[in-house]
Amino acid sequence: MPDPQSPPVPWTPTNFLALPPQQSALASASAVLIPVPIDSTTSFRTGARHGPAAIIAASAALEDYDVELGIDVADLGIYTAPPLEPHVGDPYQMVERVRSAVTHYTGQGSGKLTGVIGGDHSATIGSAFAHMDLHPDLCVLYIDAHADLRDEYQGTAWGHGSGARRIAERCPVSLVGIRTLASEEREFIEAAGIPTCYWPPTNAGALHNITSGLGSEVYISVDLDVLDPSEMAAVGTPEPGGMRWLELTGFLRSVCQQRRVVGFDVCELAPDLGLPAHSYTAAKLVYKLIAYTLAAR
Ligand SMILES: [Mn+2]
Repeated sequence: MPDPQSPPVPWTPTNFLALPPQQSALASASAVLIPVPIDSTTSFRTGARHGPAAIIAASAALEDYDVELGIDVADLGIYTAPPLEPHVGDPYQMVERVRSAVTHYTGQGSGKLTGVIGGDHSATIGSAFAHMDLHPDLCVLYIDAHADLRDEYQGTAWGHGSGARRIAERCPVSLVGIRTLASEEREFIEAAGIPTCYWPPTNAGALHNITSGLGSEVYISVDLDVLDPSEMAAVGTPEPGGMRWLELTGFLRSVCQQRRVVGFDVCELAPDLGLPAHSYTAAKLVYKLIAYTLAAR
């Protein structure tokens, strides 16, 4: 018999937000997070495979109460899945593996918000495909310094340089934050008519135009390099002149209020390339996406 006088053992949970069982059980959770620790298709500086663990570790320091929305995010219930095992033999096999993992949590029509924590930005492909299977009218909001529209890059069509291209072949894609492009990508944007908000925006209504052009069901993918390197340096390909934190979160909040967001990912944190503050920023972005999406439902 446990001694009723003895205090409970203070275990620290190792899930997102360090939640106790009643707030992190799959059955009652309204959000599911899937860590995808891959970076085998990263081209410049590697380390995004360590992103999911760093985000989960940093999330333990976040307050459960969100001042902006006035809600307790922990009360929403967040289940953290075990990390997905990488398939390093073939990038397409990894796409299929992510698709299966996401479908595992969305497939029964559970209505749980499912988010992927990357990992390099190729993690988005399988995640977006899984949501397309469930939502035929899905559109993808792709937020990134880079367009990721190459038909093939470094010998694969399924790597981080081709994610938006593979998705655009199957459903509408809108790009936000773009500030570096290959000429092949510029031509594709114009030929395919991809709605694009470059950064800085070319006119005051550019972000609003992106939101109003989205369909009713939206998948949001955030490559953390969309943020300015002064606020997010822990990425493989930092690009100067990016979005500020408040610009990004203000935009995400407005999209979540105006459309039904069914899934998301936050990719490309390479914690060893930046400061601990950058892992905390990445964790807070995951937290904000959950809060904005579920507060609007
Ligand atoms: Mn990028």
